[in-house]
This record gives sequence, C-alpha cells and structure tokens, in this order.
Amino acid sequence: MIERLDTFAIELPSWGFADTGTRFGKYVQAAAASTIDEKLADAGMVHRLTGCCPSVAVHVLWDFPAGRSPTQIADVAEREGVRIGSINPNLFQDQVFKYGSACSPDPEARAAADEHIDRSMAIGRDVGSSALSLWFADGTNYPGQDDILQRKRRMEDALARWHQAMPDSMEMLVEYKPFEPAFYHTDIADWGMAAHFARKAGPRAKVLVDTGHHLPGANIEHIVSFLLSERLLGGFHFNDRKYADDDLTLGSIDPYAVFRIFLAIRIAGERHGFETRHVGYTVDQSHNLKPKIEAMIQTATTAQELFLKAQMVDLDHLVRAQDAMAIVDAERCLRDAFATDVRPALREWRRARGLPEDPLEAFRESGYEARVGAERQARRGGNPASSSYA
Ligand code: PSV
Ligand code: MN
Repeated sequence: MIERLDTFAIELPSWGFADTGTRFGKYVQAAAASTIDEKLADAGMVHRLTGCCPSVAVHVLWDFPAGRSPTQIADVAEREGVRIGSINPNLFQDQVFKYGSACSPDPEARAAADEHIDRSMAIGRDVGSSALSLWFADGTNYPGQDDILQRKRRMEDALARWHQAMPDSMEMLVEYKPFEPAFYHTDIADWGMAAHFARKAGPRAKVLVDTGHHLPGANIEHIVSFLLSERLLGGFHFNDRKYADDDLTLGSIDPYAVFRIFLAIRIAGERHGFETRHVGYTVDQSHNLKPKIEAMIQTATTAQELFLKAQMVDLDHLVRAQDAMAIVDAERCLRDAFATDVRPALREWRRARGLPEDPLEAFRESGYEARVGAERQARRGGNPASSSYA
C-alpha cells in the first residue's frame, strides 16, 4: 500500500487558486492568487504539504502574460518545487470565438484557433509539457443555428492538423462535455465522440474524462473501463458534482464513485494487462466558497484515500465471486475495501516521506493564508482579488 502511494500523483490546476464565481457573482478572497507567480507559490505549498501534487496545469491565456517567456514561468515553478504540467489552450474567451473555434463557420475564428494552438504548442515545447489538453466550448444554442455535420468535419480537420504539428514530446487530450456554454448541441458532447475525434486525429490523441462532464446517472467507471480497453484513456479532470458541472471538491458528494473509478483502472491494469501508468490525474475544480488552498489540500488527501481504498479490494476474491456469480460476495469485496480506514496507512506514508501527518492542520499552523492574504491585498492596493476568469 505504502509503495503504491508513491506512484500516485495528482496535478493541480492553476485556475483553482484564483477567484472564480458563477454567472451571478463572485465572492473574493484576500488570499486568492491573481498572478501566475501567486498560483505557483500556492501550488508549491500544497505539494510541500501533501507530497502528491508535483505539477500544475496551466491555462495559456490566463497564465502566460505578455513580457514573460514560458521558460521564465517554468523557472518560477521550479523555484516553488513544482513543474508545469498540461497546457490548456483557451479557445472560448476571445470575442472571435462567439460562434465556436475549430468548428466555427467563420474562417477568421478557425484561423484564430489555429494560431492559438500553435502558440500553446510552442509554450508546451518550451516548458517541457507532455500534454496539450483541449476543451472546446464549441456548439450551438438553437436548432438550425449551424450545420452540425459540417462542424464535425471542421473539428476532425483541425484536430488532425494540430496532431501533426504537435511536438513529439506531447500527447493530445480531447475533453468532452454535454452542455454549457452551448445549450442546444455541443460539438464534442460525450466520450464516444471524443474517442472518435481522438482516433481520427492520430495515435497520440486520447480522451480526457472530466468527472463533472456527464449527464446525470452516467456510469463513469464503465466509460473508463471501455476507454482503457481501447487504449484511448489519456487522463482525468477530477471534481465532484450534484447536478451539472458543479466543480465541487472531489469526493464531497459521492466518494464511492471516485473509488469505483480508481478500481476500474486497477482492474484494467492488474487483471487485464492494459497500460495505465500514463493516465494523468488532474484536479479541475473552482472553489467559490471554500478557501482555495485548504480545498486543494482536502482534494489531494481525499484522492489519496480513495485511491488507497481501491487498492484494498481483494481482486482474487472478487474474481472468484464473479466467476461463481456470487453477486452479494462480489459487491461485498468493494464495500469492505471502501469501508476500510486507510488514514493510518496514509499517516505512516507521510511520516516515512518526511511530510506532515495532517497536511491541513500543518497548513493552518503555517499562517500562510493570513500572510499571503495581507501581502496580496497590499499589492493590489487594498482592492479585492481580481480573477483570471472574466
Ligand atoms: C470546462 O468546463 C473545463 O472543464 C475545461 O477543462 C476547462 O479547461 C476548465 O473547465 C477550466 O475552465
Ligand atoms: Mn475540465
């Protein structure tokens, strides 16, 4: 168990440290990060305390301001004890993308998307990132607004072009989402479409599963098993939800679902011999109400706990029960593992790795939140934090 924990890492999102809101408003926090330097400092803090968050996903438009080279930003990350992880282009915020990016009927929008992806890949090359993580807001709001089939072709063409231009060191992750911001149709609405687009794009394109991007009731571990067996699973964006893409803290609503996802990955690897080491885990949450860093620490430690619980499942016993069609016994294998208190094992791992036994307590004792809150407020001239989200 302890050794397995050493293999577990989860990437932090730079945007999770900044003030965010809903379309109804935004509640600002004094300690929220507003620059990439602040985001990397916060991520470094989370990694120092948890030992399992060595990389940070970055958003191109929000994190690479004019006048700062990508290598300078990578140096800041290194100084903070983390590295730059996946590169997330922004194909949704510019006015030119009003009717979509890769799928837009407007050739100017498609050209702008090409240009932004070129820039994102150059950044990826410069900072040594291994993933170009693509999420598209592309879609339409009304029946008849655009030709859906034509948009599918445009997406296929764009992804194939980008795949060909991608540095050898990178892989392409294709994320799906059923709705929002498009409310009639979304060009990559589900995992099947993402798998199709990834296959068409080329061998280095894989599907990214954001746990919040499913219609209610979807069986995510089924999707995960399916994609792994097709060698098409590239990674995850973890968050929890009750209704839609709520971006709540991992495991806060349905920890059993996360446990089942980790178990599906373990079964595909251990029982069926599929490669699972390349599957990247990333947090994709936006904490509107919780203090950002505490929420991230909570997320990372919860992820470790649920991962460990999935390692506790007695696979031999499970297989025997399945072969005997002993449903109650099979399910009990899962429930027993899920009910196991793995926190003592985690504390032991942390002790052995020179980490604080209780990262959240250690964070509170450090006084970091109050200190950076005061510094950041002062730097902003007393103004509340400004968000990287519009
Ligand atoms: C979209 O909802 C998403 O999940 C994508 O991954 C974006 O990159 C991220 O949220 C942040 O906007
Ligand atoms: Mn996401």
